[in-house]
Amino acid sequence: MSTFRPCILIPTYDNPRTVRRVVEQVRAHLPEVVVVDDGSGPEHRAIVASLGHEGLAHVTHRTRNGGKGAAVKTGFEVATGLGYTHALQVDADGQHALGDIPRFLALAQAQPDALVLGQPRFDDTAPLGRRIGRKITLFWTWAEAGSAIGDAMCGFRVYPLSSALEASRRTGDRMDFDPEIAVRIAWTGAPILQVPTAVRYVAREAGGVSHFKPWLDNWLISTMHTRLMWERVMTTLFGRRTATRLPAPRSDA
Ligand SMILES: Nc1nc2c(ncn2[C@@H]2O[C@H](COP(=O)(O)OP(=O)(O)O)[C@@H](O)[C@H]2O)c(=O)[nH]1
Ligand SMILES: [Mg+2]
Repeated sequence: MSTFRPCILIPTYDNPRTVRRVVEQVRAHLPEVVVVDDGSGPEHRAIVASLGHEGLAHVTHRTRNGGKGAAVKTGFEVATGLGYTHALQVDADGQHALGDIPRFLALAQAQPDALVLGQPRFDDTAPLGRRIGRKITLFWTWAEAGSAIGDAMCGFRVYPLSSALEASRRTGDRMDFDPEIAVRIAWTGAPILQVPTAVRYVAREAGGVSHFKPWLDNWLISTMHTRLMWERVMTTLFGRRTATRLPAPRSDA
């Protein structure tokens, strides 16, 4: 039987009003927490450092901002070095329904080689622009990897670390990371499991900040889909040429 030793992985870039609460709340479910500070400003850096000093999280500071994907990649390396087998990723901005953590972990434990993806259920706090962008990505990831993935944008998910490390060598470093790594892991044939979960956009007055940059991130997401579609076409035409394979059809399709 394969071992299952999960941690919580929290990438954070300037979330000074929410990160401590998120760390305290996730610890109620799993006290093994890895926080990656992605080159934040001095105020947030100090807050994250204090979480480390108080023993609430294993903290790593990146010297400069690299993007959400870069922060998660650093987290994969740190978590693997600490001996964890799985990383449950959540945002530091308080967006995710942390009470759902046990459901994510139970699925990951039952199928340790699976990627467990949150399927967001938005309330009316979700900005229209983000909803539209999400629908476009939904279409592309369906074209790239079939229906097994569902929503590939949600940052609430569990990675098996060995396949995540491997797949992350070929992904972008910013907001293109979440959908791209989901498609690349699906292409290895790993099972993809979906967990419906409520996602809200926390009001600015309550410390909610999104660093999503509409122009840059949507551009990166578009070029990423072009790259993945190209690879898929080449794989279809020339077989194993790109060393990726398409996921097996879903049994419930
Ligand atoms: N946008 C952004 N988020 C980062 C970066 N580095 C780490 N993160 C963290 O990645 C998570 C997702 O980012 P967020 O801005 O909430 O994106 P959104 O949920 O798509 O609006 C948060 O915990 C961020 O603090 C970065 O350079 N840019
Ligand atoms: Mg967020």
